Amino acid sequence: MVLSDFARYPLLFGPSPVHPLDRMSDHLGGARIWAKREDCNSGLAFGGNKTRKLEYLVPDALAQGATHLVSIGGVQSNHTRQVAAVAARLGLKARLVQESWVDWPDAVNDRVGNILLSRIMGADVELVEAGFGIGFKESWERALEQIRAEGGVPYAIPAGASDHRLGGLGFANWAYEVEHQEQELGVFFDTIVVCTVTGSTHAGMIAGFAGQDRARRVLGIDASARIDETRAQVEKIARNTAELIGLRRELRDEEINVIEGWAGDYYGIPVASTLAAIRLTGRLEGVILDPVYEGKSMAALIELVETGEIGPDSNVLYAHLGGQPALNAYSALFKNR
Ligand code: 5PA
Repeated sequence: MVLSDFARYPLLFGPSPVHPLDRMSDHLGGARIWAKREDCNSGLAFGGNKTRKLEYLVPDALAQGATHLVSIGGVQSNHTRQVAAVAARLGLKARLVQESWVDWPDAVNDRVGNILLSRIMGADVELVEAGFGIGFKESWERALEQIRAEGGVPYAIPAGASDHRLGGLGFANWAYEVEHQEQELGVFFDTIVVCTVTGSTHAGMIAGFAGQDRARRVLGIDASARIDETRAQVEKIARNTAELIGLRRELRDEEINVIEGWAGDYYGIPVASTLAAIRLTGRLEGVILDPVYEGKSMAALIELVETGEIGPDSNVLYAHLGGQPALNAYSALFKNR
């Protein structure tokens, strides 16, 4: 099978926009930097990377006669908010397990931002005391069981829609989309920078780009602060996805680049470089990044361009994956600009 053989339920506006970040490029004085904007890819509750992944899970859910989409994340999960939006759009119910993945003292953490939006969209939100982890969780299994016991048909979507057979397809398609946009724009992006946590965004890109003629670096910036788990998950999903879309060779180890250095000590807690990247991108470009994911991957991009690790002749594509609603739970960080 090839990617176009898989059913895709359209949830996006179309190809997400690609545009240059000229003031950022000039400021850093090296490579030319561009952004591809998953943060404005859809009209469904601000969109984001999960909305793109869900395009390939929805046909499977509908084929199974699902009544509920069931998923899991932290209290300020962007993923569960996107599941809530997609459920609303399909006329299904959303059951969301929201765990305490981040020990963040903001008094309104469980009232504003993503969780607020999920409630507005009618999702059944359950707050659970449990720490960060991208694997399968007991609380999630319980939610699935409960729905079955009530006669419903749950469709299980793991954290970040990643550890799912179809989880990598959305961003394999992103790689094809990039190739088309490059032809229109007359540019080749030799380096891609993307934030990675549950892995299928980065992994899907690796699988999609692997089938193209020109090689490029796809740098996954770990934001989980658990590099070994992230790397293992990206590798597994990249290989599964490559096989699923008919890549007729094994992925080479050097095609899988998950790098650490910008996550700080904890998932969900920004460090100085995260906040500096958020401020710089806001001030130079009017582009908003969040403190959990995109601020960390942009901090990496900035450092890699400044140190020449990404060379001055490069064209870099920064994958902006969304996530801004969580900023509302981090208001204390920006009290004094
Ligand atoms: C997330 C994930 P992956 O999980 O596919 O690696 O993507 C990382 C990522 N940027 C990058 C943003 C804005 C994200 O929301 N978010 C998760 C969530 O629950 O929201 C899955 C962790």
